[in-house]
Amino acid sequence: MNRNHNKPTISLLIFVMFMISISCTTNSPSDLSKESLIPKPVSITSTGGYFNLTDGADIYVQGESEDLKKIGNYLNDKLLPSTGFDIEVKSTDKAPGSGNIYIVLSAGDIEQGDEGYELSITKDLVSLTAGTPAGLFRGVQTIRQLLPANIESGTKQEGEWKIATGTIKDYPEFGYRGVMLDVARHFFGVEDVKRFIDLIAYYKMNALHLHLSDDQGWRIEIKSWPNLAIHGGSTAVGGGKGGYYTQEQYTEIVKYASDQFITVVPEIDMPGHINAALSSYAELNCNGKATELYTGIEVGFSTLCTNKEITYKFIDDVVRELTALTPGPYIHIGGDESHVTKKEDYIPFIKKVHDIVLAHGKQVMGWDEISLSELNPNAVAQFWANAENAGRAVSQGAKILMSPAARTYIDMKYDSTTVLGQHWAGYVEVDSSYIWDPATLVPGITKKNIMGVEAPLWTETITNMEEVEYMVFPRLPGIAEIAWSPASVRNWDDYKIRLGKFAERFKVMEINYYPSRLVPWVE
Ligand code: IFG
Repeated sequence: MNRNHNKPTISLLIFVMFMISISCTTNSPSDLSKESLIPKPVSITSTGGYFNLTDGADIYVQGESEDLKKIGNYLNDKLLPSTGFDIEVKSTDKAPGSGNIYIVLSAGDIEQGDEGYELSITKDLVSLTAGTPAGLFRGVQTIRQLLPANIESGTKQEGEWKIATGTIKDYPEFGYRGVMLDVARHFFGVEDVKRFIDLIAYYKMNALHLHLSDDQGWRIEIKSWPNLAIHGGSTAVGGGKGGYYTQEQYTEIVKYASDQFITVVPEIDMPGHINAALSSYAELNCNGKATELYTGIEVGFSTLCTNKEITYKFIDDVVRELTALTPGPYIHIGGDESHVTKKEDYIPFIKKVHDIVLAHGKQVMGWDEISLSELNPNAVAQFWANAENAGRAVSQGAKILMSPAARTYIDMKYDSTTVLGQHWAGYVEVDSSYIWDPATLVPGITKKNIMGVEAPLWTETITNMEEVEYMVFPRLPGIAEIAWSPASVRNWDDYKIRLGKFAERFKVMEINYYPSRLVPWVE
């Protein structure tokens, strides 16, 4: 039989029709490993299909645990505004039927640690499993990022809500993944701090360091020293309106953070960076005279009177009240830039403050200069500029929190054209804040010495949330990835593509981000 080899065979036609049919289901996600997630998970296996979230879906949590219901309700609160679906959070003792989300508390592999999770997605079911509620909460952020960007909208959006199928196994590289907000130079109210918490939780951050006092402002009510907040909190850099958190408001912030498995680390900077306190109480000054309020941006000109007994009563009262309001393990005592405190006074001062904090049952965190003094092994030295200080802390068995200014100080200008920010540590473009490895950056500091990574936002030049967001985004997601993802899966060429696809999420979340020309943004 003379077969005409030019005629397409029937099977080829069927194949072509099949390929057209699947491509006609528009942009159904079908390769989980190609999804843009930040931080990048430890491992992703794609199975090539998709789960379709519909109005008939419910969120099932295994058992009656209130913790799990809270996480189910948190997820539901994120899905409801944009989908308009009437999703219920229900308890169950077995896997639900198809079309649902299933949240299970169940110990996983030891490597998962306290925040690891496993996300298994089939066309019928989204199952999130973790050994702790915190791990489940981190996994919920991944679910959010796997849904279309419009899921983050506050208003009902048309469209399908599909999630690519496969399995994600994930857990953090470092246990402390933080951001610092300086509320002393400029004050940011409770609602601003809550938004800040929402934004950092999306990148699996788990610590919020609040820089509560400095030369320009004292921002936390201390009932035994009321003038600290009333007078010391009355202004800010530039002389504008200051502000402070009442203890109730600080407690509200702590709870809001805790509900997102974020620990608040309060900082009272001393013996330097203390003019707000010195202007509030004459007796804290060596000459017995209160200083004027300060609204400039100089540093290193103030000090507590280290040889007065009342100084340590003051510190003990402050630490006592702050400890009672702070469930987290750390009190940050600052210790930086004490340029007018004699070294022979600074060293015993830090030891005394260190012992006061321990006496109140908390652990000490401080800028790397505190390693000049004697530290206990649970103390944490926050490396910001001086490798010698960090090395000294390591030699005392203390842990290092990595905040290298030239990489993580997100008050640094992006480049010479950036209006906001400073540049004493150099310009920090998006690539500079991503292309580094905490475990190898500083000779003498290795992974085993490092408890985590933190990005400080100093606010000498930052006055409102728009400006906060411009400096924080898009550098924070990259720093979050450095803190969460293993160095082996991190590289700039891959990351910048994933980051570029977050433009639509930034837009939907109304984040005023800096559109760095180094990133291929996809709106
Ligand atoms: N260094 C000071 C901060 C702030 C910062 C601005 C530390 C530990 C410069 N101390 O960084 O108070 O002024 O970039």
